[in-house]
Amino acid sequence: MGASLYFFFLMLCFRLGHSSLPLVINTWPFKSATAAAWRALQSGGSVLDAVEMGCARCEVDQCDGTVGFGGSPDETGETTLDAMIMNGNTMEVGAVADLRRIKNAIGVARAVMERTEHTMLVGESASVFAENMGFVAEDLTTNKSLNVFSQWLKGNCQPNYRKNVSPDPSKSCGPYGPEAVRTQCNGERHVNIHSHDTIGMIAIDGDGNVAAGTSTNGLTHKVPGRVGDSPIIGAGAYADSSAGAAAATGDGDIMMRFLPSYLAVELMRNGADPSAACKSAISRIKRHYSDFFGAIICANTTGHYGAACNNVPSLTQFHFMVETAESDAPVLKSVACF
Ligand code: SD4
Repeated sequence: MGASLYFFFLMLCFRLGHSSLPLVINTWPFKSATAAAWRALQSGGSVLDAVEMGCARCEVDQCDGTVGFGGSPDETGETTLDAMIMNGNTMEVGAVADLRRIKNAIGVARAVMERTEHTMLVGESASVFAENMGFVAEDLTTNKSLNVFSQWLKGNCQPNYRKNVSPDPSKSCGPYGPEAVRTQCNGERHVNIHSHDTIGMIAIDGDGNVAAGTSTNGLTHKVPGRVGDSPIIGAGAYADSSAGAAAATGDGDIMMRFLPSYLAVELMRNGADPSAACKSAISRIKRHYSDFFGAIICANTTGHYGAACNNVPSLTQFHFMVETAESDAPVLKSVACF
């Protein structure tokens, strides 16, 4: 009897995987971000502080060139930022999209949450708000982003995200106008691991308080004004301290149509373990877009976590970071895409 009970608990532990609180988990191998978030928690900060500090670290480090200033220049060569932060206790959210001239997008998102009754501010007005709140306005362009932009111009603005316009966007730069006869789009998107790496982060403290957030400069050569999934609630991230949190990364134009982070949190609320919830969220998108580029991380309030990604040639394994009291250092994890 004793032995079978022991075996039962062993199987239970094996099935549920390891769990520990507090927990910080974030997309991609952005180790400095994990460490910054963990430090915030350890020094008595809230889960919101942890998510803000973690994402802000990546904004300073320009993680992979796809977070923060100087990355993903749009069709005019400008870098613009999307970010959001969500409090899983109060369900408050602050988000900014198409933010210009301000480096600390996650900080501005938090200011939207804490210094307005709104949820999201966009574009030029978001930048003015940020300046009024004391954020420094500066040029987000760097030599690197200028170089990417000028190479793209030299190459006839290829690739780009236009369709059904004239002149033919697969051959020429703009300005574009509507095309009288709609042509068939070849459906091929230009998103791959080189153009896409948002930081999405979840922090859960020892009392089960949950927060999540994102920060990104979006997508290289995007049409000015384009907003990705990262600042969209339930798409880029979602947090609810009664269930857990999730954060997504990848081709935001596709992913935001399915609110994968919201879906994953709802599945966890209904008892799915985080890996299964992540997988279901990816499967839902796959049904319609079998070759989309994307991944998601999920964690529940008991500190179990998981991740899933769609298997495409440019993404066969997805890397993410985890830190708990047991590891006491950021640990690189990976999951095979399916
Ligand atoms: C977007 N999802 O703007 C974001 C960018 C990203 O990895 O890289 N995600 O579409």
